This record gives sequence, C-alpha cells and structure tokens, in this order.
Amino acid sequence: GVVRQLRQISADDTGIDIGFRADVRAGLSQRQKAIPARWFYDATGSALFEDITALPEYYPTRSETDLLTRHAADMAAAIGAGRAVVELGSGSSTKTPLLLQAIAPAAYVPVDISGDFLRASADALAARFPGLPIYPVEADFTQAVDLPREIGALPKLGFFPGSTIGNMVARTAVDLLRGWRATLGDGSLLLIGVDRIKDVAVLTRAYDDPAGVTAAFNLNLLERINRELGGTIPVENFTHRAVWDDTHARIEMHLVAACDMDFTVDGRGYAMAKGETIHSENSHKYGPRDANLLLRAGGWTPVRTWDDVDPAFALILAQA
Ligand code: AVJ
Repeated sequence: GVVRQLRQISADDTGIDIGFRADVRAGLSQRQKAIPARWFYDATGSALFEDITALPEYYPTRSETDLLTRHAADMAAAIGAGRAVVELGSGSSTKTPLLLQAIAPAAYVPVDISGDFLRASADALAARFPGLPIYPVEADFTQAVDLPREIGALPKLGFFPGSTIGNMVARTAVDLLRGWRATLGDGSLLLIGVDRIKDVAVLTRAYDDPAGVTAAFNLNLLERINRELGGTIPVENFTHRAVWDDTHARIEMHLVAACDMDFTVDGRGYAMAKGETIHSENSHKYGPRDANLLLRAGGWTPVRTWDDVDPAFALILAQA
C-alpha cells in the first residue's frame, strides 16, 4: 500500500499542549479532581496500553480479536467491499488487519492523537496490504475531524474497536456518535466494539492486574503532567485504584493520595489530603439494550451484533 502524507487536522502540537494544560488545570481545581482519560496516551502511555492488551486478565482485546477472526466472512457479507475504513483512535492498529483482510476496502484512514504511533502502524499496514491507499490523520477523534478529500466519494465504514466509547459518559458518547454520523455521511456504517456488564471480579481484575501494568499506565498520567507541564507531583505518593460503580455500570480508575501533600503544576499550587483521589478514567459496560439505545440516540441503527460470551464482549454493526 501507499501511505499518503500524514495530515494534522484538528490538533497540531501546540493545540494538544494547550488542551492538556487546560484540562489538567480545570481538573485539579475541582472538588473531585478528575483528568480526562484521553491524556493517558503519550508515547509511554500508548506503549503501556499495548502491554495491557497482552495481559491475561485484560480480556477485551482477546474477545474482540476472537470475534473478528471467527466472524470475518459474516462481517464481510454484511459490510460489503469497496468502503473507506475510517478507524477512530487507531493506536497501534493491531485488530485492523483482521478487518481489512476480511472486507477488501478501497481505502484506510487511521485517525489517532499520537502521531508517532500513527506513522509506525500506517507503515506496517502498507507493507501488509499492497495497493491499499492509506491516509493517516493525526487528530483528536473527539473533536470534529475533516476526512481526506480523496475518500470523499467512497461509502464509509467507521471502525471504533476496543470499547473506547466506554470512556465517555452517555451525553458525550451520544454527541460523538452524532458527530461521526455527520462526518461519515448517509449510507455509512459503523462497526463498534462494546464491553458487556459481567462478573465484578472479572471486571476488576482486568483493570487492576497483579503485574501492575495498569497501575503503571494510570500513574504515567502524573509523570506526563510533570514532564510536559513542569509539575512537581510526588508520583511515588500515589496508588492505583480500580472500582466497579454499579449505579453508572462502569469501572472507575483513580489515583489515590497516600498522604497529605502539596505540589505545583504550571506554576499553580494544589493540595491533596490523604485518601483524596484524582478520577482518571471511566470504562462503561453495556447490556445489549444499553448499547443499542446508545447507538440509536447517536443517530445509528444497529443491524447486526456479534457477541463473544467468555468473557462477554460485542461488536455491533450499525447503519447511518
Ligand atoms: C482503551 C478505553 C478501551 O477502558 O478498557 C485499559 C483503557 N484503561 N485499562 C478500557 C484501559 C485501563 C481501555 N480503553
């Protein structure tokens, strides 16, 4: 394949820096401190997430890969050939070859906030799929993304694997789905991965693994703040916590202060008391009706669901 020039659309380096700074400043000033999960993914965070996907306890990647492998022919029949596949938050694109191989697309557009990862994975895919035009776009997929003009006339398939939608509260998820409905246009399809509600012990282990990889992933957010925003956060005084919140049907990750402390970020002072937390991630889980309702609210009609049962995870195909 041919990798066309990398496009930076909604976010240049300065934009990302300004967004990070603003989110950290606002988030640390709240009563319940909170930082949006998208800031996990600097180079170190993206690499740590790849390590997470290889953990025996982190089932979503295995379950989803399984579904893509077992139902490839069925998915290909439902999706059809000749579409432009637009992958939202492509990361290292490990599941993408399975999809591309199955459906014979006309073009591939990986969209990711991390330019380095994007470049490396686009190059790897180009080698594997000769003749497939690849148009990488470096952008924050939660913002409006302009698609490359070259794929304008093609029917689109949005691909949003990994249950990344679960990072968003319902209102934000609906806004995002509606935005993609507008961007991808009439006649488009969306293939989206959603993690199911399941046994709390299975869920909790997936987000608090004994090897401590998820803890390192969570703590890297503080390291990143120190590195990029000149922070003085004593990272060694924080611990990782992952808990199931049944009311919201989500795993919450927090960074817990192990003692009273003061620190500065970007010249501003903050204080935390022992036991106080920074809420760093939500990972919502969905029953079948929950997921379908969310998609409908976002302007998409579910047409097919492929369910894995052990541990439960689903890929849903929806049409615009
Ligand atoms: C990339 C958002 C799907 O919520 O399961 C993994 C991120 N956080 N372990 C998830 C994550 C902790 C992951 N998503």
